[in-house]
Amino acid sequence: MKTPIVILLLAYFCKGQQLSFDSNFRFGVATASYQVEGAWNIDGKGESIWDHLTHTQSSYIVDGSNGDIACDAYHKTAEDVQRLVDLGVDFYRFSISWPRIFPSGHRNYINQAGIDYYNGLIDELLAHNITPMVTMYHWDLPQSLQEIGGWPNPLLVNYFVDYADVLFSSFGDRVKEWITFNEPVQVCSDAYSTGGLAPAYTQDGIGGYLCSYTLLMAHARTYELYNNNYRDTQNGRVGITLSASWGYPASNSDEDVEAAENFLQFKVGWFAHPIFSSTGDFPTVMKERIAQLSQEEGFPRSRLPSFTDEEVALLKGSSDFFGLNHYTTNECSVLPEEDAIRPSQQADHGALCVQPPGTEVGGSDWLYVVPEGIRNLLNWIRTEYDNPEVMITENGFSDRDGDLNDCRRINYFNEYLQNVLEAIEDGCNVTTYTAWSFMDNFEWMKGYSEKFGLYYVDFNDDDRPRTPKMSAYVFKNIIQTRVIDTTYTPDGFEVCAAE
Ligand code: GBH
Repeated sequence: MKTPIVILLLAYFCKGQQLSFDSNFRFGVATASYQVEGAWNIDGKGESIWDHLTHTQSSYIVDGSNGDIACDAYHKTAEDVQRLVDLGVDFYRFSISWPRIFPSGHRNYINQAGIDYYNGLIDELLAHNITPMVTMYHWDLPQSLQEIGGWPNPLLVNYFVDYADVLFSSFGDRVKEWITFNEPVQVCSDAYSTGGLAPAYTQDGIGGYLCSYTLLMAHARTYELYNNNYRDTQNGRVGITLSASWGYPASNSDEDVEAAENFLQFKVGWFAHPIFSSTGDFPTVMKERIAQLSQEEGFPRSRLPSFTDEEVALLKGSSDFFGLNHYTTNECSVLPEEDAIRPSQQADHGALCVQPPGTEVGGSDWLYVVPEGIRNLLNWIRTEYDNPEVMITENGFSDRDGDLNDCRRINYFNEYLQNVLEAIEDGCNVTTYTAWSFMDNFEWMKGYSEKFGLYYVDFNDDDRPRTPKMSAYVFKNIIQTRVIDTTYTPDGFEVCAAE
């Protein structure tokens, strides 16, 4: 009687070791317009905040570079789509440059050459059976709209909806997967509170919160527009992509546990709670803490704007999927009072989150390799928001050398994907995985110094040749076989040393 049980357990255990991706699980790769397109002033494109920042204040970019040419993807549609075919991806996630469609930032004039460019890309993808997944806003705001305040100005709700309307009507017959915004936390905090992204403003504790009101309403009004005018005929899906690191407490103390939870609520819940929770609105802890600290600081009202009941209702449920960008994990403890800058978003959440001890760091100083972090985060999303469909819209690893034998990146993908499989076993509804990035590109303030690509790009060559790294073949093998084989070595590459 004992043996069969042992065998059963063994069989179960072995199955656990060999989890595989369902045949309908989808794989893709991602880029963003400013990071790859180049052609910054070609065919009538208007100026974006990234054109403006890199041209007028290049010292913000570590290597003084810009995206004027970048990967020159604007001129390489056919060959790049062939590379996507070679990879075997199901979809390609790319973004549309708002100033390429509306050079003035407004709907008064639509740039036909911009429409033509994206039509060409979409049609080429579809001709090769690759699904286009389109991000409407991946950080390249028309400079004209920045000059009237950018995202902290609530008028941008209407301007964004004007833009989204033209995208739906121009491309929605063929594009069925839309992401309104990439990473609202970065769009708002980094751009308007801490200055880490264009336009690099530093109104900490104020600018980012004003931006979040505008961005959330622009998202919700766009979702409403699709429901009212397009969903019946176009039958697509509209969602949003949030960035989320995992954060866990440094100790079992109540303070550290609370700090880690606050970190998640202020970084993920900030945009997830209004859209994906059953109650809606910003997380209660955010509303309470910011109101309290604002009062202590002498502000006449909370620095966090509030929604009307009608706005709360419009936001609730306004996404057909939870788009998730995940890279890293932090260890959190309570922020010592004396270290808190007031006002600031960090003081508001009260958490000090740092590199988990003993972890490997990628080519970006914030990228700590903690593979189980993605599993923990996916389970947190599952319980917090009633198990929404999660599409992982970015996950990836940077280095600085661009080595074609990129074993550290391969190891990262293998281990993170294994944890995605385990999260699915846990019951998380993850349907989609996207590697960041298709190719090395302009890494914002880090210029070309940090490389995330499956393809190496030679930025010193006018022709911007692309060469597949070992990770491109490993990713292709995972897509084909649906399993993670840590011993797989593609032809022509050296075996990666064991960990
Ligand atoms: C994504 O952002 C972007 O969508 C993509 O465009 C970008 O190329 C890619 O990832 C790689 O960076 O305060 O120093 O701890 C990633 C967003 C950026 C969020 C770094 C966490 C930590 C900054 N992440 N950030 S730090």
